Amino acid sequence: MLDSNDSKPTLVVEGKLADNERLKKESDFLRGTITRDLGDQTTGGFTTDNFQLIRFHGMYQQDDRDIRGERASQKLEPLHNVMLRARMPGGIISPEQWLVIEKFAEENTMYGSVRLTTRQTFQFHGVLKPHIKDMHKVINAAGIDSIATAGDVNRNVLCTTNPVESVLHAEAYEWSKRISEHLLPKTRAYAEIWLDGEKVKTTEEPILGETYLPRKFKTTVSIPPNNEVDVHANDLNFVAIAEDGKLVGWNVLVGGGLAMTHGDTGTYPRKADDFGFIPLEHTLAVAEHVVSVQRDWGNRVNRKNAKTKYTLDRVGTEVFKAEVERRAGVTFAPSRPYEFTARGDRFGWVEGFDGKHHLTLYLLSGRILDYPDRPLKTGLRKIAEIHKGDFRMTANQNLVIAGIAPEDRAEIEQIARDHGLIDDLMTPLMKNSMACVALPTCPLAMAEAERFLPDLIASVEGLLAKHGVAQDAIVLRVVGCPNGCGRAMLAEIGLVGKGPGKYNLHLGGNDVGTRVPKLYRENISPEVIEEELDGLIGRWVAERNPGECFGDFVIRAGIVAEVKVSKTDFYA
Ligand code: SRM
Ligand code: SF4
Repeated sequence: MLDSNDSKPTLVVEGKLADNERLKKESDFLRGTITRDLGDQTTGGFTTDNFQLIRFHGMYQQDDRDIRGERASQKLEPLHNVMLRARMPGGIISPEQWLVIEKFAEENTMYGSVRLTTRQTFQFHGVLKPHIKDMHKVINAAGIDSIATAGDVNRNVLCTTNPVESVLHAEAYEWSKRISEHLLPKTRAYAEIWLDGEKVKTTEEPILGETYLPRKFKTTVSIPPNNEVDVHANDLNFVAIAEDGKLVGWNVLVGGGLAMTHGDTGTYPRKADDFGFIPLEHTLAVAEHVVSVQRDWGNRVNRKNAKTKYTLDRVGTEVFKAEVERRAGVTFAPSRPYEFTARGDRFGWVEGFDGKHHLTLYLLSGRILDYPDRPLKTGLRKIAEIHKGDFRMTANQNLVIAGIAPEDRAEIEQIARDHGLIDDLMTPLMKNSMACVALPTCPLAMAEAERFLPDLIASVEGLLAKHGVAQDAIVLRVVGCPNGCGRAMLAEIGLVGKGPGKYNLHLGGNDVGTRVPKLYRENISPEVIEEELDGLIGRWVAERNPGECFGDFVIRAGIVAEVKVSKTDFYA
């Protein structure tokens, strides 16, 4: 946006600040009156400001939407509970930690599940108020916290799982932890409230500022050629550049994000822009000042336009980048060449160059439970009891049992098989499909996603078989609303919940996550989705060029236009 008078970009949006700005400012650095609410047993919930503030401590207040109506008819308040999201940069967890979280989920949550997320961590759903403080004590005693996994802060930092290229991975993983620590809030509110830590007055937040960021902020560290983390969903990305097998620096990409709001064309999914290359020694300064520029220039008036992607489109990418360079004392060099050629997980066994073995398990929507025919949770517990390596959560909601000595491989495989953790019949489509949580726990869901995914996969698998390409893969993702938590806005086929049983169908992302798909059909039922995809997959099979992925085909065939610049193309 340019000022009409002097053609300079508007750096700070003036106007009445969003209410979240008030509550952050008045919160005494994220303390609010959470402790008082915690002691109030007359309600299972938290009052207005605290409802928002607990997010900065990694929790969301929820209630089960399946039973909401029934409770209302009995004049009961909704069954308030919290969902906890852990902080786990790079997604690595030890078997001992696994046993602790699995036990807590089993004994103290309404659903008993551990849910792996699209950002390499786990969530507990359904923790009732009397268990909340214990939960923090238990996970912290195991070396896990949930600081800043939600709220207007830098969230869990992702890092390509990649156990095969382990030398590069080890370094990249260390950086993901350092970046996460560097950008964490410095207030001791978390320790005081949840761990009965010593009360120490907070006087400043040197990086985030006293009103924290205008909106959530997301960061990745990735190792090409794998784009498992989906860099274009993130505000800040460090893409590893290696020379002779040694990490020398990063290409930095800024301003990705996938959310939009139905009916509001001022919101859109957007890819990240390329800022250029930096050597390793500037990593933390660049991270800090991409954050500080967004802190100062991000829109604090309208939360729908508050993320870094909109700041870049308003002030201009070059202006934003120049300010980061000025503040960090760094000049971005031209980006070094790299290519993303994949983003799926490598299921089954792979051998790393250190001679260790790694087993990647497909876990439908990351939901770890004991199902009647597949006791997944018990299987993982048994593996954790004997495993000497670690567990790595992928950004595709799956799990790698990593660092297995050759002599332990057979035993771990047997346990995995006995508990339904290995499925030899898994199709390429399954491996490339993903859904967000949605109903019943997500308050924002407009349609089913996780619970719809099995039927959706079966439907599309049927179509692929019908057209004779059952072993071909298409990246298929479904989300229950346009916030896009299952990253449908980087899929070849992306379904976005519009209402109960209704979805918008987007087409034209690609198989490596470097293109946003465009709206093709609006507000359609699963039956119509199947009809539409039947025709489209039929055409793809008949007309595609050798190796052409579905998303590339629908653009070349003129079925949808390519989204090149979201701000202008996405709704055109
Ligand atoms: Fe998300 C909000 C679940 C990854 C964009 N997301 C939510 C909430 C907390 C609903 C709420 O605000 O009350 C959902 C809780 C559901 C539940 O019951 O668990 C929720 N988001 C998830 C998870 C668990 C989906 C999953 O199936 O794995 C993912 C947790 C990630 C993590 O561990 O931190 C998750 N969310 C994402 C992603 C994908 C990513 O980051 O790679 C996105 C799109 C990328 C982006 O941010 O642009 C995403 N979630 C959102 C948004 C829209 C943000 C925006 O820019 O407007 C919201 C709503 C909001 O913030 O207002 C949201
Ligand atoms: Fe909930 Fe929407 Fe995110 Fe799905 S995409 S988890 S429905 S906020």
